[in-house]
Amino acid sequence: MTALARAEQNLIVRCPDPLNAESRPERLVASFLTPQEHFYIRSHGPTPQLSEDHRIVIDGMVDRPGSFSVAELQAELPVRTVVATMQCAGNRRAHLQDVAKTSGDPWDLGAIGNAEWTGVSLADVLAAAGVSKGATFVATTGADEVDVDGEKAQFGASISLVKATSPDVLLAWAMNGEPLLPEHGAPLRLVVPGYAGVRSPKWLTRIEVRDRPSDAPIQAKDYKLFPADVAKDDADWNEGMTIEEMPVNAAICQPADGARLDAGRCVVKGYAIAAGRTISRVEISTNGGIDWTQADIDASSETPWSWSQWHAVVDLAPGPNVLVVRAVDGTGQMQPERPDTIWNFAGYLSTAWHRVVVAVV
Ligand SMILES: Nc1nc2c(c(=O)[nH]1)N[C@H]1C(S)=C(S)[C@@H](COP(=O)(O)O)O[C@H]1N2
Ligand SMILES: [Mo]
Repeated sequence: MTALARAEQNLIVRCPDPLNAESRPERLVASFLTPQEHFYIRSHGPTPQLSEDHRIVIDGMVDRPGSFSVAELQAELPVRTVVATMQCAGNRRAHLQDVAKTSGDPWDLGAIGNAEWTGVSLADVLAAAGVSKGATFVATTGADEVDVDGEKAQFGASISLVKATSPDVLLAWAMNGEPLLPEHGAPLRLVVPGYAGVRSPKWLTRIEVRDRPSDAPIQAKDYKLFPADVAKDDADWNEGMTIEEMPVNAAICQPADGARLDAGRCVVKGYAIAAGRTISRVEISTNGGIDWTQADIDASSETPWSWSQWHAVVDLAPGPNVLVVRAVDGTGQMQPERPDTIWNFAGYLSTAWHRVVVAVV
């Protein structure tokens, strides 16, 4: 089965080529770990087909440059498993597009998923290669060629050496105990827990240790946050904030926006996530944000990297009901109330209180 056929069967396809597809909302709350075929796909170019003996180069500011295959990694380094949420910086972009047009695909709330990743620590691979003095960044490259504003280049991103050497940053070959599907980066991808998905290249070809961030257009000219008064054409990319850690967010996955429901008892379900921080509280309103009750947090992570799933039982009166969720993280930070206060031309970090309108009869 092709990646597109799998996506058409299991996901909501936003763009067939390059393949971009998001999870169905009800699927996101059906299990704590999102099955691989139901996990969103965000690709900037065609899906490369790499063989099992594909080799990944490690070079730059290292004492022992070289290359390795996945089999060699598996044989030589301790295997590590981390449960972590992957989330696109553009998740919930559609809710910013309700304010004003932005660039990018109109993701609803499903450009997110939670998985158990298996691989080796990037830290161990870096230690084996010997990081040279003065190195500060680790750049990684994917096998896919992508187009950023007419400029064609390999997909590439970078993270600081400090993040790269934290043990939960993985070179992963499996998701939920299964080998990675081609669309999720087989045979090997980076997984940077807590950071926007873009910092986790799929189909790894190269790891380069540097003293500055990656020059790849994806890192240098994309995935940056600008204030509302900057338009795409005026953007000075050196001025934008590089999106790394994701802010606190939450969404209602059930009931669906626009659902018709019977009056009375209704179970509201969804996710809440704060990169590297706990979720301390999730609140639900059934009257557009005037009165609030606390949701029960059902499944939380043992690691700080994965989402929490929550539910609330509410009583719905006949008429239109505006259900709202808002979450508070372990630092006491709450999501912003309104999307217009955080609008940006690329539609990133859409974290306003999530509203769902249901018709109750
Ligand atoms: N090589 C490569 N890696 C990539 C991308 C890509 O287009 N090419 N997309 C990135 C983005 S923006 C996201 S959100 C995640 C999505 O990972 P997934 O498709 O496995 O869900 O992969 C990242 N890694
Ligand atoms: Mo993304």
